[in-house]
Amino acid sequence: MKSYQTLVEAAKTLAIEAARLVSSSQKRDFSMTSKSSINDIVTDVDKAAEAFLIERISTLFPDDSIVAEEGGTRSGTSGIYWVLDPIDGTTNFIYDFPSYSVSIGVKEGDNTVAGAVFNIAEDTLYWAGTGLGSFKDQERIHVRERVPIENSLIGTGFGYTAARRTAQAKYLSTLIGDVRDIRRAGAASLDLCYVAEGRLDGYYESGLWPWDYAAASLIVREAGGIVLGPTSDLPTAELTVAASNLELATFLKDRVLPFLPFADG
Ligand code: LIP
Repeated sequence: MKSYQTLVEAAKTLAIEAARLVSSSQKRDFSMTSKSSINDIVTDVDKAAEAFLIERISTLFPDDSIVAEEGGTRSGTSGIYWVLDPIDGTTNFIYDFPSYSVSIGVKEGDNTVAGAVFNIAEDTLYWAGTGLGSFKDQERIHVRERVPIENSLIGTGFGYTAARRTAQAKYLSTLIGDVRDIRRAGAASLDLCYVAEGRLDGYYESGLWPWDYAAASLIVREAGGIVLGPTSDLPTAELTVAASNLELATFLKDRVLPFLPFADG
């Protein structure tokens, strides 16, 4: 069985390499197609970065499995799964709105054991390994000191259909008066890393995919934070919650659960 350190170093190196490919493509003309809705976009850069990562991982770890956002999957025999988002925050990438990342999670069963999230606009790498702590480049990071819920800065995000965004906004209107304020940065992996480094006190979102949260959920935990899903500490598509402390994480989970699933359309 590979040591987690080996997987951590590989995830870091691959995230840096893929981020260089994405960043170098940001200024050129790139093709776009829509997926689940007219606003759910994939570019040829997403696909190129994913193909690059799949080729590199297949060479380095031929027995591992791969699950990737743009459809690239491989079945392996090692019990190790690489969970890839070649560009998290694709809409931000298209607009050059400075909040998009490459996210690489490495899982052993249900648990992420290594993770790397490259913040392309800030040219910084968030990373963590089980039992190794969380880092931003070479700096150790930790969640923000606990504050009262009413003084908590909360991140969130919205889905790709008008019906779902409308339902999510209606729920948000019931929460915003009970916390300090809301931030919507547009990339779940970075929102989670912001909790890990104390830029946010908490974050919740419904409708994410494993590649959005696989790497960054470990980065939150190794930074001393809490990650919750609807019924356990495993985030799911239904709900991902992260916070600096259990009280805030539980508050966010308990407040949003009754409103789920948010309307689709
Ligand atoms: C994005 C998520 C974000 C969510 C956006 C979008 P994508 O992922 O990371 O949290 O609010 O709507 O789904 O699709 O840009 O990779």
